[in-house]
Parts: sequence; C-alpha cells; structure tokens
Amino acid sequence: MPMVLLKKLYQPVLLKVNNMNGKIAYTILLTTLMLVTGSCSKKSNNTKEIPTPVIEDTKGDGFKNPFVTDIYTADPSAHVWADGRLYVYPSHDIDPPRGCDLMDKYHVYSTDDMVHWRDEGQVLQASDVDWGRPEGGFMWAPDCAYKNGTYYLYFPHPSGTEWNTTWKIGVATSKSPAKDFKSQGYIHGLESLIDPCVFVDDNGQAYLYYGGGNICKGGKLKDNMTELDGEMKTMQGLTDFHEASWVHKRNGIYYLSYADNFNEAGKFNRMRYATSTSPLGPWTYKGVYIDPTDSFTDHGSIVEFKGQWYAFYHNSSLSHNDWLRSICVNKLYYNADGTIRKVIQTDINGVKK
Ligand code: FUB
Repeated sequence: MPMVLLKKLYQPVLLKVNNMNGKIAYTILLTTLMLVTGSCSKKSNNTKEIPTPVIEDTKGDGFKNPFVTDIYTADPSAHVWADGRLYVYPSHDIDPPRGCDLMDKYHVYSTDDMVHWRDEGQVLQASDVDWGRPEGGFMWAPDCAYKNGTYYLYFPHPSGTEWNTTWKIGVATSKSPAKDFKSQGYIHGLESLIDPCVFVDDNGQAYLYYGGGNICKGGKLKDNMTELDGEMKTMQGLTDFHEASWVHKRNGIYYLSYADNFNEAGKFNRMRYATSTSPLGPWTYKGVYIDPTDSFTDHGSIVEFKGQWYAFYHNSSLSHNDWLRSICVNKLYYNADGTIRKVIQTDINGVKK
C-alpha cells in the first residue's frame, strides 16, 4: 500500500513491531493518525444578561471513567433524543486487537442520569454491510442523526480489501435510536476519508463533516440524509487538524472540535476546537480542551444534557493497550466569552487524573 496514501489519512503513521509467538509481525499504528452575580442586584432595562458562569470543582466532577468496562469502546458520539435519554454511539475495539483492523459490532449506550448506563446491545456489524470489504472489520468511528422520524447511523467502512483507499461513509437507518438499524448503502461523491459527524441545525438543515490526515471537509446533506446537497468544502481556519471532527452549537456559535497531531514524550492526540458564526466556517481556532490521555488516539463529542454540557472522549486506562480503548465522559464548562475550559479528566474512582 503506498505510504503516501497512508500518510494522507494518518499522520504520523508509525510502524510498530510486535513480537507474537516468537515471530515478528508488523502492524500499522493508526494515528490516522463568576462570578455569581447577586440575584438581589438591581438590573436596568438595557442591561445585557450575562450568563452565570459555573465554577467547576477543580478536583473534577467525580465521574468514574471509563464508564463502559465490560467491552472495549472508542470514538464516542453522544446525542440526546426526544425520549429524554442521552445515547452514545461508540466504535468497538475487539480483543485481541490488530491495530484498528478488527473493529466491529457497534454497541449503543444510553443513560438518563449520566451515572447509570444501559448497554442497548449490538446494532450493526461489518457482515450486515453488503457493499463492504469482504474481510470485514474496520467499522470505525460512527455518528448518529435524527430527522423526520428516522435515525441515521453513519459509519466509516472500506468497500475493498485495500482498505486505505476505499473508505466510504455508510448509512444505516432505523425508526429506533438503538436497534433495528438496516444498512442502506453509502453516501456517494465523497473521498476515501473517515470519521463522519452529522450536525442538524435548528432549521432542520443537516451538515456532514468528515476527514483525516489533515483534511477536514463539510457540506450540506439533502433532506433524505443520504445524499450530498452540493460540494463538500475544505474547512478553513483549523489548526493542526488530524481527525475526529464534531460540530455542536451553543448560543448561536458553531464549534468544530477535533483531534490534533500532538506527539511528545509518549503522549499523543489532544482535542482542539474552533468556532464560527456559520456551520461551514470559516473557523477561528480557539485552543485545546482535552489534554492527551494515555492512548495513542483520542476522539470525542460535546453535548448538552439536562442543562449541563459534557465532553466524551476515550482512553486506554483499562487495557494499557492503544487499540483496546474505553469511552469516558466529564463535565465541560464554558467561560463567559464562549471559550471552553480545559476538561478535567477523572479515573475509575472518579478522582482527577
Ligand atoms: O477508532 C478508529 C479510528 O481511530 C477512528 O476513526 C479515529 O478517530 C481514531 O480514534
């Protein structure tokens, strides 16, 4: 496989040497590489309301991470649906791993209180995808969207044995958020890139974002949610984009978050973000909001649930293996100017790392 193509998707691309049963095997490592304003103070009529910033507990929020411990999960995309529950759509690292090659069999998780999580079960596997590579595996970071009574599960999956040049963004649909998904083909007109994110704006217009290896693209989806409506455009203004694009909106501002190419002292991807007044940019780079975990990759989502914002991400703290990852969540706070404060990561005991 031409290294140049790998580098397009994953930078840096590392060649790792594993010693398995006395044989040397080579595995491509993919980094795809407040002030509390007194409520008794008088306000004049033309005083602009300033949202009350929350002072977070600098010891962390006490969440026990990872919050899924029976299987390995990564790349969490979180959404709140009409039933009032928060749903997480992660990918699934299969044990024993072979890089990211064997990832398969998505599970969905849900909660109504951020403490008690329900495994909704397996929703789609490579063998359900009739256009997919014959060897299966490579069911990478998915996302889910809802429109007009249908849930759309978007997932990156190669169509060919030569996986690196044959990525497609597949779509499966269901009338339920966490069961009965049926593969419906893939979105035509896209490049061989990964990590779809679908953001539905307040007016119902859906946008698809995807990318990897320093390229992030976005564009409109038609009402049917399975076809592009016009050209995909390169997202401008991002600094050190690597992969894992995610778009959310708060107070009329669009936020595009993503994993960067950080690689220092044995620590890898950080999560960065940029903002815009338009869903397709141009973007203004704002900073890092999650420092590196103990894993080679990171991939996250940001969502509001019951009045609190949350950052989802993954680490390798259960396995100590880069390819057996586990999904985590911590509270996320904004400053009064809309910038995001650094997320305080907590461990399995709920203690700040
Ligand atoms: O999990 C497989 C790939 O690794 C994802 O698509 C990337 O975002 C990275 O997490």
